[in-house]
Amino acid sequence: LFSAVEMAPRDPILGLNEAYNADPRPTKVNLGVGVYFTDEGKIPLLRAVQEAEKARLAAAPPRGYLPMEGIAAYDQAVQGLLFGKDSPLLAEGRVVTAQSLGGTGALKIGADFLKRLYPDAKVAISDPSWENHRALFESANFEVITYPYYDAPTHGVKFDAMLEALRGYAPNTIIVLHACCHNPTGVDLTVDQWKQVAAVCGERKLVPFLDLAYQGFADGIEPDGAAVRVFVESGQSFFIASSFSKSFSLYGERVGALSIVTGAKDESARVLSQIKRVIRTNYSNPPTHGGSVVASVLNSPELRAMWEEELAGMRDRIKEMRHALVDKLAAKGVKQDFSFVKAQRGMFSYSGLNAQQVERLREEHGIYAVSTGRICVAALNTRNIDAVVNAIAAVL
Ligand code: PLP
Ligand code: TYF
Repeated sequence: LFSAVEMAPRDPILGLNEAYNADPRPTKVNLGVGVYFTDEGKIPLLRAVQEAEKARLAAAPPRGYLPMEGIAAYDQAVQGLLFGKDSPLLAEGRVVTAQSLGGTGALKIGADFLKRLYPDAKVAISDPSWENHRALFESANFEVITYPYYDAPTHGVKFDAMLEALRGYAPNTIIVLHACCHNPTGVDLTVDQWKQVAAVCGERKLVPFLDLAYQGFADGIEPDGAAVRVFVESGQSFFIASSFSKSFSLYGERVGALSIVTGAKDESARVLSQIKRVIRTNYSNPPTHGGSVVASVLNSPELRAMWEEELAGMRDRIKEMRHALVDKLAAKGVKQDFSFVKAQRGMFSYSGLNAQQVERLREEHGIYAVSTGRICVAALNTRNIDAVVNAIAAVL
């Protein structure tokens, strides 16, 4: 039956995890996958989550099927985080939100819906982007192209080239945009640049698809939603895939959402009916646990404050590690300037290390990074940072 089945290519990032797990060296460090670890090197279970889980366990709710679009209180809480709970868009019924299996699931539901709506459209992702963006939209049968984004020499954005590319696209081209904490580079657009991007999307009738997987990891919940508000102000329809995997440290519970801003309430009803069709034919309806925990936290003033404090703790620790990395490399006498790492945002840094240097880090020092030079700063801690600094200095 399966003699013709070929081996599928490995995910370059998740594949690294397997190699790391198989490495017997006790001093190994995994800077590959994008996961936040505490200073003790553990994935945290947030206190706010534990409180909500305790209450849920005590209440022992039945586990019936959820509606296809998920828990209503969850969807509303997501809308509040993205748009602000007093947003006129919500009062006007212009936002459709469906609970999804993480941010990945939101992208996939959106992709399947868009394929039916605009079967001939292309999808443009940033160069570079999260590897799964290409794979996911290609598996929804789209042709995926790239727009210029990262400028290695300046560690910045090739903004003029990016805008020019967007201006050249056919109407209905789907533009996937990292709303904050760009993965893999850590380099984001400024609010002024977002305004220019939104204007071009509006003029050229492009379909903006914002991927917001790291809200709260750059400057905070509100500032990290700036791109969303710029698109709202531009008056156009757009998509948002959002995720609580990172911000709630709930990677394995698969909690995310697809939100779509429509032109009017009656459009919302029709769009929602199509989104429900996509969900029904994929997995019927989402699971209960993660969504209800997140909804309880976001809808309780106490737990919400606790969560925001814990999120700030994660964000601040990452920034401390950025500073420590740069300062320790300089103290070690490394001549190359790494100060740009301090300005990068979110979990990742495009370190500028090349594939050979990354390979030497792994083989000689047991330090795992992505071959593009992306390192997960959120995996550095006060115990492993000296080993990492020494190893980087050695391979440079
Ligand atoms: N989008 C980007 C840019 C990501 O880095 C990730 C990370 O995993 C996701 C989406 C998917 O998140 P989730 O784990 O919630 O599916
Ligand atoms: O980029 C990362 O490391 C995270 C985790 O197929 C991830 O976004 C990586 C690859 C993948 C799914 C999640």
